[in-house]
Amino acid sequence: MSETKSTCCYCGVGCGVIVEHDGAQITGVRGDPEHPANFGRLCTKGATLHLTVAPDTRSQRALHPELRTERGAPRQRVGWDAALDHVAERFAAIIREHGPDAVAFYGSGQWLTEDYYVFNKLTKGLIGTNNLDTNSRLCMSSAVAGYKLSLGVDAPPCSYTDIDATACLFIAGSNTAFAHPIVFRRIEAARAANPAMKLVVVDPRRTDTAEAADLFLPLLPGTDIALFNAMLHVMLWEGWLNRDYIEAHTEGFDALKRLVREYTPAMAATICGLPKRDIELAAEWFATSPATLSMYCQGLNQSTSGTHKNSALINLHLASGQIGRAGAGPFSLTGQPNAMGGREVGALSNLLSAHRDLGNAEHRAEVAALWGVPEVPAVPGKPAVELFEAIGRGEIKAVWIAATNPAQSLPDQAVVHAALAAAELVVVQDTYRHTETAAYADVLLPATGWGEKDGTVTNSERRISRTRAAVPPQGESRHDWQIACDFARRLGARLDKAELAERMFGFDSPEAVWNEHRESTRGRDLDITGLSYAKLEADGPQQWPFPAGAASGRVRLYEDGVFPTPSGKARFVATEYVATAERPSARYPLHLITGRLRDQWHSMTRTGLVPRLFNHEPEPQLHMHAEDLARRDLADGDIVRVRSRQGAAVLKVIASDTVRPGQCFVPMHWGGNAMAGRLGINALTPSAADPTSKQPELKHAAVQVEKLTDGHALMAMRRVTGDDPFAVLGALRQQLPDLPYASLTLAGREVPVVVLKARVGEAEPALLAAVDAAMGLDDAAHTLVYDDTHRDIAKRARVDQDVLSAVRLSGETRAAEWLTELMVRGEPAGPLRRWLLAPLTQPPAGQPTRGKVVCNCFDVSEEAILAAFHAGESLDQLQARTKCGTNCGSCLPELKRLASRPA
Ligand SMILES: Nc1nc2c(c(=O)[nH]1)N[C@H]1C(S)=C(S)[C@@H](COP(=O)(O)OP(=O)(O)OC[C@H]3O[C@@H](n4cnc5c(=O)[nH]c(N)nc54)[C@H](O)[C@@H]3O)O[C@H]1N2
Ligand SMILES: Nc1nc2c(c(=O)[nH]1)N[C@H]1C(S)=C(S)[C@@H](COP(=O)(O)OP(=O)(O)OC[C@H]3O[C@@H](n4cnc5c(=O)[nH]c(N)nc54)[C@H](O)[C@@H]3O)O[C@H]1N2
Ligand code: SF4
Ligand SMILES: [Mo]
Repeated sequence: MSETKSTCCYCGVGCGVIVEHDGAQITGVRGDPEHPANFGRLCTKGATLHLTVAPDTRSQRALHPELRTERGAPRQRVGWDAALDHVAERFAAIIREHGPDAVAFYGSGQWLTEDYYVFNKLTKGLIGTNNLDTNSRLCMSSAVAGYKLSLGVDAPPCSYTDIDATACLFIAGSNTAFAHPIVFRRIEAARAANPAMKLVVVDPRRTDTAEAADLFLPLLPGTDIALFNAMLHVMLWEGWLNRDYIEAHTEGFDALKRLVREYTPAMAATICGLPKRDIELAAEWFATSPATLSMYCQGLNQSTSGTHKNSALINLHLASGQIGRAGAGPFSLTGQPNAMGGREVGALSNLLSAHRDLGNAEHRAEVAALWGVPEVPAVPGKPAVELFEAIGRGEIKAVWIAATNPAQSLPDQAVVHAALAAAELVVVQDTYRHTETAAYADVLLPATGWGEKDGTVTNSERRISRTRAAVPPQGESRHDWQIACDFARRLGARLDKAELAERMFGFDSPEAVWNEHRESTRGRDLDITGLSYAKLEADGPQQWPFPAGAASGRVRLYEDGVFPTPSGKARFVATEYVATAERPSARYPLHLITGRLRDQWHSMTRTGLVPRLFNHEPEPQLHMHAEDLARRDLADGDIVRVRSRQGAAVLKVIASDTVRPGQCFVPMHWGGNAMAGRLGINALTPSAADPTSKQPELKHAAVQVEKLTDGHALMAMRRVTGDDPFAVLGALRQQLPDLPYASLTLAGREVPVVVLKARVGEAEPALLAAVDAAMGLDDAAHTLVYDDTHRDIAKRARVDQDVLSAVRLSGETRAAEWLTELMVRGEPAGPLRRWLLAPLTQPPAGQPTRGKVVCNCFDVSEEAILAAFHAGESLDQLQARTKCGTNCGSCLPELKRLASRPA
């Protein structure tokens, strides 16, 4: 057995992991006690990473290149030469005929810095177009634009250690407890060490993060700027400003002052739907605390006013002098593991290497010189949403998509799917074969994944860590940077740039790529010329800037009050509150909010392989206030059709007190692989974007909700032992697109249980036969059968060695819940056998259902926790007995919430 140090490939906290393996297979993962981001801790997702690469998931991997030369035909397995020659031929032909802007690349914050660097150089340097954008456009581009506008460059000035030093933590539009759990563990620790520390949370939803707050501001969605401006108004009025700081280190205050005069707390209270007193208190704590740190994420970024939401918050820091000191500053939390690396490399359609700008001729010349090309193009390329619209219009003819799943994650999915169907050539480079986007691939290129890749990533606090390969690439998969280099040489040869391409893409290791990237940073604000792979090896992860000769990286920026703007001063940005177009109307009366679940990652290509990660939230669900359910005559658990101006999605509705009346919430994770209708939940979201950052408003949609009455109920499950559970999922997935409603998920822990819930049309014998075949219910000798043709009810069950192994109920599904429980537990069916096909909501022998699993490490359910509290057990006693919450701690906020719930 060996161990390899690497980083977690999920969120921007950037935790260090120790990968346990035998050189061929990864067998375990634990937190790296020496890594300065996490000091040994991991959350539920990080702690289950090894399960995403377990042998039984191999069938999901893209293992060899696949190609189809004719639309609609199935792809065939081919060699790398055939695949890349084909793509190079097509790209060259399109570029020759239509120019370089007729091709585009769409990449990812999940690339390593080295991957980004090569793709950026390929697009902007060799091909000569700026049509390279990434999913960071959906994620961090408002943060980038906000930092640049206010502070001069795109650099988060803070560090995680500021959490320990702060006296007031102001969290806005971030569900840190779910989305950056290890940061939240650090917040919990800091509060325990300093009980006087204040926590303010600004979020329309009562999240677990909000639940922990001293002051929770449940503002109406999209109204942050009104709140921040009113806080500034109060600071002005009360004399809480830091006049000396404003005078010495900022510019533009007078214009802002004039603007916020109007934003009285009373006015903001109305706009934001908040008590006036709470706005004043937030302003007081923010301005007068010895050190105020803000943390923010998609609640600010994913908005048509995302850039100004960022700047309006930074205004507060500048006005109160809460920046450039320990425990103070505006700290944008990065979403993806290496969105930061992409920003450093300049891998967006409007950026250039090392924080340079495309619009700046000097910057372009510097980069052209470094790359050894005559020039880099000046005209910005298309940002993500516009890029796909241009594909749909036929302006962009070939698109290369890598390490992102746009057919699930972009807004307005109908447009995205139409574009992918219309494109002349779609190349998809992914670790997995079954993504919603891969379904459109003419060429599928297998990429190595976590555990196989070597390179670097940068986390939220500007810290560069090494990612290391523990095991060799699976199948014929190759590293992203390698694929780009190989393709670049083939393309160069076809564009009469063979020699240039050889010179530009002769890299033989990620280190060689990184060294060139390092050179691009020389003399820039993010200078890392003092770092090397060897230094990262010897001294561990390091923060930038780290110029040659420096003894260490910079923990905190702007401590001297000098900002990287022409005047050296930070800029106040006068930010006017503008309401989102996605406000509820008579036709679309509810405000839909989207966001993340604790245990799932984006489109679930990896977390969706691990049954236990479904246990916290098992299926696509719309969270809605009980009053809104009642008003619509809906019951908890009903199936509803949600409609927005863009499209519709059908899913289960549940009552939730985390949203206010008039609002509802849907997790972002569910795509066409898990739901009916192909488009997933982003069928609902609008493509409207922030005018500066071009980040789309993925957080908000005005919707109507109505009960779905079509079809009749179907539910089918299989406890998969022996066979490949993903083959079962794959077979069932074929049935999803045309159903009125469907949810296809996993359940269970050690043994996966495939769960299909659906509505089907009246008589669909072919569909039922396909479901039965996938579930192993087509073998009459081993199947219990109940048919009532008169009432259109048909049921099947299979028991193997006294364990319920498959069941299908159609027409009547009352027993769905307890049957799922029985199957997940894998306990002997015993006397329950004769009730399996009965129309019973509860099993006759009273076996209680467990509800959702709160602690995934020790498999402790909500029912068990509530029962313990009900019986008078304290949280400490419960933890001593069940160990819940004592490992990764991801469930701690929820445990505390349940403990404080009135009995
Ligand atoms: N478990 C998990 N963790 C993740 C990810 C994941 O997929 N799963 N993804 C990673 C990535 S890429 C990202 S970008 C981050 C995202 O991390 P976060 O931004 O923290 O997560 P979200 O749940 O998308 O949104 C945060 C909160 O914004 C709130 N919100 C919505 N509208 C508004 C508004 O108008 N104003 C304010 N103030 N708040 C609003 C939502 O209610 C939500 O609670 O998470 C990262 N971490
Ligand atoms: N409604 C709504 N929509 C949202 C959001 C929201 O809050 N609400 N959030 C947005 C945000 S912030 C983000 S970041 C996006 C995320 O959206 P996506 O980027 O589309 O999500 P992922 O599922 O992470 O896609 C990553 C893909 O890369 C593959 N992959 C993993 N590792 C590698 C690798 O090393 N190489 C290659 N080539 N492939 C790899 C995975 O299998 C997967 O298919 O979603 C956005 N969409
Ligand atoms: S907080 Fe969780 S998902 Fe994020 S890097 Fe750490 S272990 Fe990975
Ligand atoms: Mo993100």
